[in-house]
Amino acid sequence: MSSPITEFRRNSLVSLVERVVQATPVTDIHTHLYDPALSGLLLYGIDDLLTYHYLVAEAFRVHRIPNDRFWIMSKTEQAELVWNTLFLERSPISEACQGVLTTLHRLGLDVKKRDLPALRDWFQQWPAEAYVTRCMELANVETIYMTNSPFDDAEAPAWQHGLLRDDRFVAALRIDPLLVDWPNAVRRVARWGYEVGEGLSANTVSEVRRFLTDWTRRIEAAYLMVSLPPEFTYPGDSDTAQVLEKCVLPHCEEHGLPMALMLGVRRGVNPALGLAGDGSGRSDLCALANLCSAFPQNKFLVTVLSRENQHELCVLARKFPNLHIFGCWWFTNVPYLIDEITRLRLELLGFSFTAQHSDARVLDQILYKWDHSRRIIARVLIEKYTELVAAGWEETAAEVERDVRLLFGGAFKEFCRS
Ligand code: FIX
Ligand code: ZN
Repeated sequence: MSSPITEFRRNSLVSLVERVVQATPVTDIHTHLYDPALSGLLLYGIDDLLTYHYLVAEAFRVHRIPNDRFWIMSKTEQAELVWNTLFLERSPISEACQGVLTTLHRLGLDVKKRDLPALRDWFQQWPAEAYVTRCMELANVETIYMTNSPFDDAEAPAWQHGLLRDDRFVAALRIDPLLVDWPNAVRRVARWGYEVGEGLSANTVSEVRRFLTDWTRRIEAAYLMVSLPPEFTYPGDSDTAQVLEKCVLPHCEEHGLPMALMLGVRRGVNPALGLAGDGSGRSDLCALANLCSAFPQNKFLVTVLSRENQHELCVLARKFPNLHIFGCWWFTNVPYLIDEITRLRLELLGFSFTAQHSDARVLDQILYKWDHSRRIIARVLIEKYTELVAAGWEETAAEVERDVRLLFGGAFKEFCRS
C-alpha cells in the first residue's frame, strides 16, 4: 500500500521538477518558423503576434467588419483592430490572447500600460539574427524544426540558390499538395522538369521519387510531413492513399526518414477567414493502424487534432513501436487539454513520446507556447513523481533530468535514429 509523502519531501520534489523542466532545453520539432537565411520569411514582433490566425479568428467573432475589408487593411491596421477588439474592449482571457501577454512580459515589456505604439517602438530596435538568439535563449529552445515546402513560391527559390544555414534550424519537407491536391501538384512538378503524369505509372512513381530525393537532399530534410483531413482512409484508391503508398513511404524508407502525419484538419471550413478558417474533425485511426502494420520499416510521427482521437492514438502507439506521438496540436494546445493529454500519454506510454511542439508561426511565440506548456507539464510530472514516492520509489535528480529530456526532444531523436 502506498503511504502519504511528507511535506518536506513534497516541497523538494516540487522544486526539483520545476527547476528541471525550466532548465531542460527543448527541441521544437514542428514550427512554421524559418532560418533567418530565408530572409523575409521569419515573422516576429508585435504586429505579427497580433495578426496570428488564432487571434484573427477570435476577433472576427466580435468585430463585425466584413472579411474582405479586413484582408485589404495593412498589417498595422489589422493588428490595431485585433488589439482594440480583444485586449481593450474585453479582457484578453483566451489562450491566444494570454499568449501575447506572456510573450511581452517575458521580453520585459510593461503590458499593463496598454500602449501599442510604445510596444511597436520597442520591437523596431531588433535585427532578426540578434532577436532569434534572444528569443531562443529566453524560451530555452535549442533547435527549431521548420516546415519547408517546395510548393511555396516564397521559399522554394531561396533553397534552389543555396543558403548559408543557421544550424539551430532544421529543415522538414512539407508535401501536402502531392497528397491532397495531386492533379494540380503533378502539373507543377511536371513544369519543374520531372516526367510525371496523373496516372501513377512506374515512370511517374520513379519521377516523383526523384523529385522527393532532390528536395530531401537540397534542404537536408529530417523528416517529411503532411496534414490530412478526418476523411483520410488507408488502404484505398484515393490519390492520397496511392501516392503515400507508392511514392512517399518508399522514399522515406530508402532515406531512413520518418513521415509526420498530422491528422484531423478540415481546411477552409470558412474560407473567407483564410488561415483562421480551418477546422477540425475526428479521424478514423484504422487508417493509421493499417499504415503502421503495412509499413513496419517506416517510422510515423503522429499528432491528432481532435480531442476524441487522443486516447485511441495512445492505444495504437502501444501496439506499434514505429509510431511516435508528438505535441498538442493547434486547437488542443490549450492548458485544459495539454494537462489532460499529457496525463493520458504518461499513463499509457511512460516517457516514449514528445510532450509538445510549438507550431509557432511568429518567432516570439516560442516564449509563451513553451512557458505555458512547461508550467502544465511540470504540474503533471509533480503529481506522477509524487505517486512514485508514495509507492516507495525515490527519484534522483539525474533521473528526473533524463526523463524530462526524453519528453522535450530526446525520445523524438531516439525514434528518428532507431
Ligand atoms: O498543418 C499545419 O502544420 C498546421 O499547424 C497549420 O496549418 C495551422 O495553420 C497552424 O498554424 C496550427 O497551429
Ligand atoms: Zn503546423
